[in-house]
Amino acid sequence: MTKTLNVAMIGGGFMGKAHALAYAAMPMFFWPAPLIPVRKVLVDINPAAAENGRQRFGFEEASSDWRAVVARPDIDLVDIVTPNDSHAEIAIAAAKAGKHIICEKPLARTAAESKTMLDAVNAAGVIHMVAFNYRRTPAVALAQKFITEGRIGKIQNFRGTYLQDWSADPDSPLSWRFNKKIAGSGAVGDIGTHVVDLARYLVGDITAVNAMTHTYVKTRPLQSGGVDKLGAADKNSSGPRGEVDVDDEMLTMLRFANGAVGSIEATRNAYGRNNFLTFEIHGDRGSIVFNYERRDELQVMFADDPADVRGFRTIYTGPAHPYGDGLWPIPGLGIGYSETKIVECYDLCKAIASGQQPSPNFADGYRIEQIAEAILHSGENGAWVEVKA
Ligand code: SOE
Repeated sequence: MTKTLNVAMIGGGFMGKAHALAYAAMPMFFWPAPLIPVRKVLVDINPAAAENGRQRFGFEEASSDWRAVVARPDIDLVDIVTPNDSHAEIAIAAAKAGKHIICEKPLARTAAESKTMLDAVNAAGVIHMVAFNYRRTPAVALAQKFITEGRIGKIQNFRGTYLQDWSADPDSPLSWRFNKKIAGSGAVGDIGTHVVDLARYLVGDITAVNAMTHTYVKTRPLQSGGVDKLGAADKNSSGPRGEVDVDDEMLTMLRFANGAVGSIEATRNAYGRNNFLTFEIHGDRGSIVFNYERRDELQVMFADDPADVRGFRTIYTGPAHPYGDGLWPIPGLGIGYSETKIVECYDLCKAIASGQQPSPNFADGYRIEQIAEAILHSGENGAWVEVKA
């Protein structure tokens, strides 16, 4: 009999949906499953929302008291899918109660806050993961495999973007993502950190940055209720407005520890771009290109191909590729956002079953926050900023 893993999920919004779906679906894809997640308790500070989430996401119980739930002896894993300002408090309490933890990204609002979380999980000896899910896209894992095997040689350049347009309209609501006290930062923390995670996964650690940051939209209409609207659908140009005190545009140069150079651009105001998370990597023996909006595909160019066929080829990921034995049996059937979360859940359950820390874990989450903070500092003063170890 496969062992079970009792999950308490704190928060029940968009990310709660993605995580709940992964708990249910993971054993259907990856069998035998390392552990079978049991959706035990759904927590939301609003009791009605907790009960709603319980029914919708298939949890056994609902609660509005995360402190009591985190302390329960029957809970094995605490899943934090709340806004950024509560990550640290919940994670530290969960670690003290000896629970394994998965926390949504970014790990916290600042590097210092992330460090308190890392210290807590280290002291408790629990398994911890930060949910940078895009490296779980099979095409991204395939890119990493090619790079590790030396198929494109020594990496010289990483060029990454994360462009969305859900906040391009200045009359789209003032979600918590525009509030520094809750979010920590804007495009840098929300989406730029995803690219930093990919850059570290594919190329290696980043040691210095030189950035520009900007806030174009300085006020937005207040939204009723705390629900994250993520877009212009509820736009309201006539109501009262509140201040945006985070960046909405970031562009940075990067220096990697291994000598490679690179750049990242991130904005949620790029009209026409939906989830345009891309990278282009050049090595001294070839290149790799990925675009999440076409996530079944990886484009590769190997410089040692015969001259008459040299050029980019498109690989559709399938059974021959990372996670292919669990996902769909024919390339091109379609990888989606859910699949990245299902794979993430699989890797987390493997880590808990084996006692080996997964990656990215809280140490990576802390390092990414150090890099994000360096980007924000450089954005303020325009100088190169070293990211200290
Ligand atoms: C909003 O920009 C957002 O929901 C991010 O917070 C997620 O991390 C990203 O995956 C999708 O867009």
